[in-house]
Amino acid sequence: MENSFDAVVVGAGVAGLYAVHKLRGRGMRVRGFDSAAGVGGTWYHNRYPGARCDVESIDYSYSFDEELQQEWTWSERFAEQEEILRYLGHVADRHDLRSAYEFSTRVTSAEYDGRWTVRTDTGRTVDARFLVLATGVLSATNMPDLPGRDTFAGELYHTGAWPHDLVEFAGKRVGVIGTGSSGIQAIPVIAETAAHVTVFQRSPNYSIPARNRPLTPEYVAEIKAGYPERRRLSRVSGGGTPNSPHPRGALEVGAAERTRIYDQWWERGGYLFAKAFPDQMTSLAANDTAREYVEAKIRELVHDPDIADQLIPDDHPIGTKRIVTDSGYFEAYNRENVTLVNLRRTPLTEITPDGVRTEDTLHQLDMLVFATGFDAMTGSLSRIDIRGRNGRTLRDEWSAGPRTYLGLTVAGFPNMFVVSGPGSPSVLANMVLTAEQHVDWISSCLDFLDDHGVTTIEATEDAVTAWVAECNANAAATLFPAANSWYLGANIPGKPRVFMPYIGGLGKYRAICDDIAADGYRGFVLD
Ligand code: N01
Repeated sequence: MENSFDAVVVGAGVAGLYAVHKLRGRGMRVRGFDSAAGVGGTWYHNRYPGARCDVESIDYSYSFDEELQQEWTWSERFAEQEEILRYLGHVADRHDLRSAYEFSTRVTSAEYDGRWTVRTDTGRTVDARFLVLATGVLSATNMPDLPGRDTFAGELYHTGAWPHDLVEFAGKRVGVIGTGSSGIQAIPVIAETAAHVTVFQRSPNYSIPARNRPLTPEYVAEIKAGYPERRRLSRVSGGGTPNSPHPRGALEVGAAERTRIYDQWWERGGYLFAKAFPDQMTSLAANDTAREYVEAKIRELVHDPDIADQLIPDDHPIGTKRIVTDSGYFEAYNRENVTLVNLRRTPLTEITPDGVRTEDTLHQLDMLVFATGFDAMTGSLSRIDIRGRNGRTLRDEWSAGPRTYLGLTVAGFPNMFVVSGPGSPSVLANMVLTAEQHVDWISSCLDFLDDHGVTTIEATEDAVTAWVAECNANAAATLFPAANSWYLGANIPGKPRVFMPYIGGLGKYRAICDDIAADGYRGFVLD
């Protein structure tokens, strides 16, 4: 088997697949690895009931292949996991990407010594000039170490590592721990067939109905005809979709106009509600108007006023944690077979073979679903032993928080690129278009190296320090740091509290990256 490559790509999700395609297109010999048995990344693992994307399918899709975007037809406004996985499989087949990969193979270490030596849990050792880490930002599951967890005698699942076999809920008492996007999507679907669902909520979340619907042939035809302009607008936008807020601030318009706009975004559905007004995420007073509007809606949806109270967040401005896009979440609490357990009132004390014990009760369960999220942005990288120049480990370099230049590169780690890494817009924008931007930039960078006879590229410490400062300053100018979110690593005990994504928006970020390239890769040492 061949052991020497031009590039190793870790990950076969949206970003890794495109990286393999693009680098092969440059004539490079590329080897990909993924721990999963097939392509899909996030969409391979997150097959829990109700899993669907919160970015519209027509936008959450590759733009690099005009024929592909014309020939593929999405069935729904917000595609289900199964359809997205089928789409990624289709892309992989269309561009023969599977042949680059070794699947069911986890990369355990990568070490730089002039070239990158990559080792896997299957005993493979390969080397390559370049290492591309497309390991995903929400892929390392967070399984809280709750007392007695491993004693539970029933079925136990994590939404982010859902089994491929059918999970049956009928007749079962199901407990769900966690009310982020995953839990909020799964709960109403599980409740449809389970005997009973007990939701263990530590922090409530804001959620807006998806208003999902099938796409009509007329609408699809209109979108396909207008794709070039739609993609152009998306690329220069903040969030990677062609949506823009009201031209004036929430407090610059009168109360009637404000309500009219919120009504529009509420009816439109989904997390974009956070972008109704341009100052919603920077001014607490503006944010309060959005928060109050949504709180009133939650009270309308939930029949029991005490339950409604408990479902309304009181610890963060709306939008500073990603607003969930749901289908029937709040209404699920009107069902006889759904119970809310407020862990702030009655903390969880232990898991027993029979269920979950809180301070006042043992909740008897047949199944326990952990919807407890991810060690986001850095978790999938820190689980690999990555060593750069002079044995420097990425884990040590990032012990006080991730430090990158543009989210793409790290000082001390030559010829290593991270796709959608901390310090990039990634999770705050449309992940497909951000991955395309990163990979295109990397590919142009490699062209430049070849054209100029350069062997290695490495970010300088100064460039990293300046970029980290810029990311922090951008975040500090918003309300985002006010929430204990996974953006800040606040969901993982002991993780340094650093706002990880670049919050300046995809369009601005793209311009910065292009400017740095046009300036001969300012902030890099080229050797
Ligand atoms: O994870 P989360 P997620 N005891 O971290 C609770 C994307 N996504 O998988 O807030 C009790 O948001 C935790 O409570 P608290 C999307 O970007 C997108 O749901 O820490 N509870 C919280 O309620 C999203 O933001 C889509 O107090 C514990 C929950 O578990 C991101 O992925 C769908 C606990 C975790 O929520 C992550 O979403 C799904 C403990 N020890 C995901 N530990 C769509 O596209 C944690 N929790 C729609």
